[in-house]
Amino acid sequence: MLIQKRISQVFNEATEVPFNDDSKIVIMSDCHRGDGSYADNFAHNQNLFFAALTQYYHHKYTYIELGDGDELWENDKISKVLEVYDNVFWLLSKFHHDSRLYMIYGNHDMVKGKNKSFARQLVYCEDEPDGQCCSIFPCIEFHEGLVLRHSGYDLRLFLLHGHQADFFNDRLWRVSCFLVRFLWKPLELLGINNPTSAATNPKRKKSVERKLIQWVERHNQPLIAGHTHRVAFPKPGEPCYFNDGSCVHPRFITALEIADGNILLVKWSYKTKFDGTLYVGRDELTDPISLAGLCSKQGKNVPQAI
Ligand SMILES: [Mn+2]
Repeated sequence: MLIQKRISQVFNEATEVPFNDDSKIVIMSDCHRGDGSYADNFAHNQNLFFAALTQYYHHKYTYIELGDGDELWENDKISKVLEVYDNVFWLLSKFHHDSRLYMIYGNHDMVKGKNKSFARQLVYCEDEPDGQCCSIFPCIEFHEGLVLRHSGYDLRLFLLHGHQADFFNDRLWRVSCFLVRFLWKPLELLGINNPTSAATNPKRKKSVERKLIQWVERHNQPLIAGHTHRVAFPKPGEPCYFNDGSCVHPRFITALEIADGNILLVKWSYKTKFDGTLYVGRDELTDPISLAGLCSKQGKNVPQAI
């Protein structure tokens, strides 16, 4: 019950972002950008992510990062991550300067929300003795949740990372952070997975999904989450629970796209041309669902008051 209230609290406090059928939005999460070491699970997908995000930038999408973008449990300083992935941050800053970037924090980058001066650490400094430093994301806000409100019909899409349905990773996040930084990271370097993580423990994954779906059913409110690293896209008649997957799968990254009044799940992976050359390509994993249809699926078109 506590967990259901916790999710409702995020929903009630979430900033609303208006959108319509002309909006183009891409949602990705769980990049876990690290320090480039063997424990950095993003390293092997960095080119896929950069190529996909570049495509979305050129096609005028708004990018919403749905939490755990940076691995700040294993790494105590964002500066290490910035140094390794300066190309990604350069591209993210372009989205931000075009007002096409929204950042939601998860459990592994909770510090973005808890530490009010965190954004001040996101700086680019010239590599000269008296070089100037400038902010990568001036005036950025890190959100715990967002509500995309359709301006044409009565539809709200609730976005949150999803660790709120995971007591150990939410309320006890400082303990989890300590264990990951000083116990699991060294073990991960030896190939041992963290059993308390929802991303690697199937039982925890199921338990988180069950609680999120329960909330969706109770409140008749579509919800988009990450955290479990397992994609979810509702079939007709199923509760409106979506999950964008992750960017740390061994062979691909996944994303939820909203465009032309539809939502769909896609993946980006390396593909081979007939002549053997490699390229980064996009596959649609689901048929698009019309958002207007999603709205009517809610019954009375008006989500229950929370
Ligand atoms: Mn997470």
